Amino acid sequence: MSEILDTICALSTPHGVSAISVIRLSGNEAIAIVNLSFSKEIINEKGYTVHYGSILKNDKIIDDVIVTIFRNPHSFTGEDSIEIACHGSLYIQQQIIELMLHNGARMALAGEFSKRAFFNGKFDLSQTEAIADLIHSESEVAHQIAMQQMKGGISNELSELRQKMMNFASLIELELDFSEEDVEFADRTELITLIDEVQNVVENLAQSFQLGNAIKNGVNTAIVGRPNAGKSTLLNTLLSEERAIVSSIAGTTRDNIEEVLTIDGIDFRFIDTAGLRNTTDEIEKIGVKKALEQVEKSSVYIYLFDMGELSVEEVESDLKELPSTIKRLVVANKSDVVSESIQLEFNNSKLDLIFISAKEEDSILLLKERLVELIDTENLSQQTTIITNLRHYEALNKANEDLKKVQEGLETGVTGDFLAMDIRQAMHHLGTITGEVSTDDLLGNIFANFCIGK
Ligand SMILES: Nc1nc2c(ncn2[C@@H]2O[C@H](COP(=O)(O)OP(=O)(O)OP(=O)(O)O)[C@@H](O)[C@H]2O)c(=O)[nH]1
Ligand SMILES: [Mg+2]
Repeated sequence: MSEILDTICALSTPHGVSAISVIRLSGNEAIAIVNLSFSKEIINEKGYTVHYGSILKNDKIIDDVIVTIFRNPHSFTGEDSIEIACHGSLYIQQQIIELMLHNGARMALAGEFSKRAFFNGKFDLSQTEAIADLIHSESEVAHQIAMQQMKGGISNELSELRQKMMNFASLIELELDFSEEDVEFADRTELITLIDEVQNVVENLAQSFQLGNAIKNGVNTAIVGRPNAGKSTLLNTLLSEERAIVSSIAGTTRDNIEEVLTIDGIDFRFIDTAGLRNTTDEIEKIGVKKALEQVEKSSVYIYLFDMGELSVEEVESDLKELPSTIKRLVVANKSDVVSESIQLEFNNSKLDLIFISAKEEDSILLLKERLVELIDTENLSQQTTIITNLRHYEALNKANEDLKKVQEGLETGVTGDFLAMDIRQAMHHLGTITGEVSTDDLLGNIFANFCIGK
């Protein structure tokens, strides 16, 4: 508890020289501690007020600053807080922090401001984690997801269901007290409906992780195909730079080449690979193996082929060799030189193709559009909650297993005590997401990954 009563202090802007830096203090004594070194009396000032003055050390001015006062509970942490905006010299930052420590503050630990916000009920755990994601978001979509999460996306989806489950578990437990009389307070049909409903939400959230994770960490997109298909040319065209070596010699690319390109706010990490073929060249062989491994690791892939070289059957047979569970685009290349009759043949086949010329940059925009469609961003525009956090994903999967046990229990008619136990177990796992259930270890792990000053 004393940990919470301390007043903490940290630099909240990046270390280094800048025009302005912000030093933040939070805790009961935050305002009094700054007051000790401030040129004006601010001890009784109201929250949301801003004061211009000097920070003094032994009557010497360290800096002219602006301080902003926040009064409990109307602050980020829910405590009395104060922010000192000073000039961003390393010397000034250091001097002011030292003064504050001398006046009675303590250096904040990593994530400690956020931890206090959580303990004071300003945010639940998933929201606190979303703040970290928000700070690290680098694309429009990642930002949108983090923002939605911070506003309580996942908590809203789960809290009502959790409450209903709690009611059921309590009713079932009440039945146990009357076990002699063989009564049922908890309507089993209603319970089945509820569990189905919860499971639906949980599964949808868990499924969104694939997309969420791809958006947060970039979408691995392998470009594969036979030698000379034009894979390296396509990479260069997408990037608008001569990144990979292009030549008419089959087997030019030996090692994977990665580059990131942001399309419609999504980071695609394109990986140009060695052409797929049976070869006796040892180095090329390694390249082919690496290419296939890369496809397995990708979230989506582009299979590219030269229409002038392959028949419809050959393309179909190549596609059979490649994983069908991973989303892919099948792209017919060299439309600039291949005869219309050949193109027509491909067009009339059952293959779902995009026709491009990597070299002449034809239909590259269409290719990009189709890539974005693969990521199923419709989910995003509908404002559904997208899971981006591995911890949440794992908790959802565990909850789902418990829910399956409840369903099985209801089918086989197990006794109430088992039902109630499984329901409570599912609630426990859902509760770890929002932090309604938490352990010191869990919290320690989460906040330790935040930076100091956050
Ligand atoms: N006409 C035409 N030529 C192309 C096109 N795309 C690629 N090429 C040519 O095809 C040859 C092979 O291109 P690359 O990009 O090196 O092919 P790759 O698939 O990377 O080949 P490997 O690395 O050997 O597997 C080069 O001579 C390119 O100029 C295209 O759209 N049209
Ligand atoms: Mg190549």
